[in-house]
Amino acid sequence: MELPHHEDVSPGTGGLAPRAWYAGSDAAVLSLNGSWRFRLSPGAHGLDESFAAAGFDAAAWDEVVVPGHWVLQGHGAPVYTNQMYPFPVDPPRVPTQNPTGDHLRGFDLPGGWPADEDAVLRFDGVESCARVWLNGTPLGDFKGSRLPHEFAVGHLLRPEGNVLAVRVHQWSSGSYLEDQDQWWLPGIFRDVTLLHRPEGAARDFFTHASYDHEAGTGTLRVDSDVPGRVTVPELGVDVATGQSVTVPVEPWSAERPRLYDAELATAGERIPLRVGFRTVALTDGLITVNGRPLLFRGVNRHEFHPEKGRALDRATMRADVQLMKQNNINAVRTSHYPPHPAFLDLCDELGLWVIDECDLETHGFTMLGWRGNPADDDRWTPALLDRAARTVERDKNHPSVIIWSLGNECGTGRGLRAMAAWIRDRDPDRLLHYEGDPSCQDTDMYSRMYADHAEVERIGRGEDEGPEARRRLPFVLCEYGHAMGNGPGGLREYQDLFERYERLQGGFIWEWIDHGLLHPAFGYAYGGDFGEELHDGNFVCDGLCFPDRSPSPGLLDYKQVIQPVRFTYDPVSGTVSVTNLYDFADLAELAFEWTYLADGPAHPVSGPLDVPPELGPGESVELKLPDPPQAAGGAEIRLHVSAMVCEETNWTSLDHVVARADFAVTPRPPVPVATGERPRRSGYDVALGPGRFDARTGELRALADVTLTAAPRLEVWRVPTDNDDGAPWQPDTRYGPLWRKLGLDRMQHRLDGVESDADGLTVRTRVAPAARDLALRTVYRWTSDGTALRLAVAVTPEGDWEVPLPRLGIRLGLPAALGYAHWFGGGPGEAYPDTGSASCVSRWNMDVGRMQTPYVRPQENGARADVRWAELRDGFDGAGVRIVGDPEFWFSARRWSDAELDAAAHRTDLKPGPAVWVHLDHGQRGIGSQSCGPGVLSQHELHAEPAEFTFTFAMAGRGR
Ligand code: IPT
Repeated sequence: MELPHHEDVSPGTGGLAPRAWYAGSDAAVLSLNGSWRFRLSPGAHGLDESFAAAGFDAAAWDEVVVPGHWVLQGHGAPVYTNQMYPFPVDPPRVPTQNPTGDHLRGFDLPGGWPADEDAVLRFDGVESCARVWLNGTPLGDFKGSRLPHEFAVGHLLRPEGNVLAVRVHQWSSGSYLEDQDQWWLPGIFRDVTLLHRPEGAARDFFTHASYDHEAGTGTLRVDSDVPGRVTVPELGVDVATGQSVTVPVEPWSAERPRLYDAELATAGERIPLRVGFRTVALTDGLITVNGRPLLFRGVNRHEFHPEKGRALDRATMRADVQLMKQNNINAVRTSHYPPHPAFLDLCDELGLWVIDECDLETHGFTMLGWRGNPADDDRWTPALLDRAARTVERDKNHPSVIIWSLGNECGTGRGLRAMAAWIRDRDPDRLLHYEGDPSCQDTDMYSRMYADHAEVERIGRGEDEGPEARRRLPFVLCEYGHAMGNGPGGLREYQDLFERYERLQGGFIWEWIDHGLLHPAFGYAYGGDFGEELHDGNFVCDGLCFPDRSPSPGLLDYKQVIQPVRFTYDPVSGTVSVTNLYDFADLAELAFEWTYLADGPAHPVSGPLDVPPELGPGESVELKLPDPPQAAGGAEIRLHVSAMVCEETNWTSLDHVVARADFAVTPRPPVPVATGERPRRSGYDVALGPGRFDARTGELRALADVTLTAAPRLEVWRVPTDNDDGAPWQPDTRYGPLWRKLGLDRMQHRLDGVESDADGLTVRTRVAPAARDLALRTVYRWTSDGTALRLAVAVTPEGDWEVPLPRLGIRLGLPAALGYAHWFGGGPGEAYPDTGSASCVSRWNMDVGRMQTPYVRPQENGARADVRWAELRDGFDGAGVRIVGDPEFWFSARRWSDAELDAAAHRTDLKPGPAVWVHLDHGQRGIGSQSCGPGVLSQHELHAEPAEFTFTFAMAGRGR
């Protein structure tokens, strides 16, 4: 049976060979972006092609914006699956129900366009298969959604009244090669451009610009199929194409992205070039650039915009690169397809190392034991080679691209090997990456995803098993730190390993941004919200940024963990040591500052820290600080040190903080113990200092004039995070489901006695879930000095606690009016035992509403670490309640209960209620990364063990 073009495995027909992508030459261009006529058909069968003929009247059709996805413009709906193909796996066939979008656009040539000469029509990205006609003449068809495709059209152009017709099928044989974990979003989602190709213009060119770090020279050679001259005015270079020239230069690196403006001039065209000199190599088992090993502090970046899907505008691309730079990220893996080419221009300009990945993933075949995998089937090899060529040819002139990646999650096979061989031959000057083949026979690095810390350490030590050839390779984690929901945890510990073992050259967090689609009812939608038959829920929201690109706590944590300057402080000698962790740069672009703070930022004492600007990579300096101020009245003194950019850059403004640290100079002063007051009973009430208790239950009812909406009581439950829940394929030790099964969310509090004595009130309880013989014996001991009320909690586990606890602490309810928080402790954002590097001890205040971290799927969030005291007040300076912890505690507050938080599927489900719910936790379990990676490290577990902790309650804001 002969298959229609969209089901045929061929990559396409009628198009031009791939070539370099560039913008800004003096040849004429015409953008065909904008409003196009559009008609959607439910299937591909039986459609005639009359719409492409001259004179077709599309006046009754709808319109869509190109670039764009029709499913985000009111036609059909997006579908989200991770690995699963959302159609039966029967390659290369696709379903009869195959949404097909016909697009039409008329255009006139601008004045002066030489209509009789050559021109090409370029599509930068169409998902997933297109057939194209110009003025009624079929040009051909193509697949390869995130790759450019060009047709020669000069002979068909007219000065006026041109009609371009494009038929796009959502599903094609190409869909089998595009099973990336993301929304399926059909449409013409990148630019459509008409490019004049003047007589005597180069069809393609290849810039080779290497750097000899010993000689300090760069060698430039531009190969071009049409001869011409290459000039670099700043270097005095003027050579013929194909000829090498060696001159002293400054090298390009992601840290110092030095570009030289150049020009390639042929008889027909002048093409501006930006040349960056750098040499990528595998040297003694390490990935080096310009002779130095790299440490990737990377992210995986999908192209995503919450309203436009993968149709990204230039401003959004620039925002991504700037935001990455501002957060100390130095590398991007373009998961899992080449990005819009303009993104790579920005990486060249602002400085990021790029692993450029081919548009290839056949992950869904894993569910069939890889049976029928196109990556191992010769019939598909031409399609794979076409994708490799379109990637490499398009992007070969970018200094930022240092590694080619064959694709993602394609198993192993002959097609992949053929791709690798082709790429090596075409571009021997870059390295090759592919994660899916454990033999590493075709790659220059041993790459893995989600390996746990212990294994990464073994690999770092060279103690890994596996083929000998692989053991000689450098190691990268092409994905780690799965940033789904709250988390990822354990980044600091990974970074410590990367910095300790030379072979470990860093990694790439999964992933940059949550793919939540803006939705009128849900806020941000995820899988299932469009009624998909099969979907993978909120697994598509696993980024360091929220869908609107605001940073999640995970990004702030990562920024801190990977900061390029390390500070340590020795309070005995009063010295700070500063280490340069850049791979290339000195510290000349940074200004340093120290600040002493007494009980917060009220009266800071600060000054410059004289770090030598020439301090090179890996070098350290010790600097003596001025003596700290005297701690008046037992104040706690902290030292903050920071490194800021001292000149405005193309990625940030002045004073942007690149690196910082927070140290204790003096210990926290002891907390006074409030005792001495005698409980007074009257009827069913017991009064103790400001506290009013129910004599029968021992429950605290009021603090002075503040009536509690819920009495303080032990709480061990937290609403499971995505990482608590873990992924289905993870081992059984996924505690979210286990906690629920055990009933930690429905603990019963049995009262065993309320005892009043001369200096306090003791309430004995046993806290346990139904159907189990596990419990936490909990004794609440209340005392007062007349003004403050002190609660000492003693917890003793009973039974065989096989699971760690989510949290251990007290929760209480306050009136809704007390919705403004002040605290002295970690902030401003949330922190958990293995996520909170960005948390800085100081005085913070904010509305309780702002203390919530708006995870797209609501879950436990918002804890503040190391809190000495917290206040909840009626407005910024209103009256309220003050809580002092001994020892420091985890503080969270919200306007909904944990049960409401648990029930919510989207942000929009959370509605402020009549109380402020407060958690004062003695312990929190770490977060880990089990939504796709390893769980919580043992040192961040919270085991059920005997524990004692105290909170002292007092009234805040009454003239004090
Ligand atoms: C890995 C994929 O490479 C990536 O695309 C994404 O799906 C990520 O996981 C999870 O969000 S594959 C996984 C099965 C390890």
